Amino acid sequence: MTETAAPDYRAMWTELGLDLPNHDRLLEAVGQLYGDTYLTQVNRPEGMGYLDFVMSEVHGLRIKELHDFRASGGKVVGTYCLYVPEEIIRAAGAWGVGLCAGAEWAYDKVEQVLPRNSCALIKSMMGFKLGSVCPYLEEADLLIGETTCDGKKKAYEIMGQMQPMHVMELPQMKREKDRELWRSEIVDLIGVMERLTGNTVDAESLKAAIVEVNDKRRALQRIAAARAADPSPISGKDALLATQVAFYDDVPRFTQMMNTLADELEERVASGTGAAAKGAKRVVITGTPMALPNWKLHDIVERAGGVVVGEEMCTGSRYYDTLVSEDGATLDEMIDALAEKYLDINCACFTPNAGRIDDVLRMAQDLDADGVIDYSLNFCTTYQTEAHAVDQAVRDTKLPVLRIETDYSAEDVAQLSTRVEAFLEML
Ligand code: BJ8
Repeated sequence: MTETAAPDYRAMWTELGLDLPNHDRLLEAVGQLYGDTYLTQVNRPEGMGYLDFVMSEVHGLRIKELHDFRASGGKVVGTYCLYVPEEIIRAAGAWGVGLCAGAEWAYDKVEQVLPRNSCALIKSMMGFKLGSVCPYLEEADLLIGETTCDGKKKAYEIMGQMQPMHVMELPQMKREKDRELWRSEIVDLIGVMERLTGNTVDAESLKAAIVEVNDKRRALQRIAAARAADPSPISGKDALLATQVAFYDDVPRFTQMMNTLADELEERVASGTGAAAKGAKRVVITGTPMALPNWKLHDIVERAGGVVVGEEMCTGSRYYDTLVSEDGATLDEMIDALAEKYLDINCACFTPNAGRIDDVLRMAQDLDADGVIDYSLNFCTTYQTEAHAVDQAVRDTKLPVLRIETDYSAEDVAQLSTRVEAFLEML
């Protein structure tokens, strides 16, 4: 992307069937929120300029790229969960975009088809469809869902009436027979992608995709590692944004830009340059994912003088912490490696899910956290219930925990700010 072009995208949005007046309102609201949340920060790394630009063109240039790709015969696939292997999508020559939505939209329409007490993420996913405001969703030739939580899998049945949908069956335990089932689902997905694109997934294309996506994860790992320094060279908000954008940006370009950002962060660590003050209270957040443009909790923590140094969540360490083994030589070996890596993600939909607790404790220690915030969206039964075990394990290590249950509205910001300020004071 270059910073010169500012074309009018309205013809493209119209072609996609977007509701233009509502879409204008959404873009205006997100632009305002971004300005207030991000552009008011001081001591930001220069490398964040790339993500500022990406956000300024979030429904513009990137959509144009997807649009042109499809016009030349390419296929775009939308996903909603970390368990869907993006390597398979890329190996088939398609482009994947992560679609989970992080803003309240068209809830009046949503509540006609979903229970009012669905979590904000599911309501947002449905609202973006029913409100016709998400160009990524409308560019998708296929959606790939998964049987994670009950709310999502039932919502996919409704989404599937509006757009082509393939659902992967994700087991909820990690026994040998579950691993076999999951592997067979990945094999099925290869077939689905081959039929969609007309391309064959072979050892060569899959290997290239595995390395490409691993490279993206390696770049994010470098950014995450730099956050162990005090002062942290990057705010939690900026680091969160990097992971959020990782789900939809062009993979090689994003990797290159994030490596440039990581280079800068490593220089800042060497020179003691911080985005936050040295000695600022350091917080690890664990819980449900924070999809774009959900920056609410990070903003609250950092406005209160703390700094978020890590996220044990799908828009955080669960996305980039582990890589797919690159040792496989045959297609079968690579499928084994993919099945293993993806089933090792620790979502609260699984039972038992002790690996998540291990990850939270390890991150808190490695990142020298002063406290942990356990964050769940309202009505997310799995994460809200698992909070008990997570919080207990963290307290056993003598680290304080603050449990927060919220949604995407701004209504509770003042109340949450008071609680977070008190928590930071007590650390
Ligand atoms: S791997 S966390 S992205 S399922 S918040 S919709 S769990 S009721 S988002 Fe998730 Fe995949 Fe798991 Fe990650 Fe349901 Fe909870 Fe809502 Fe959730």
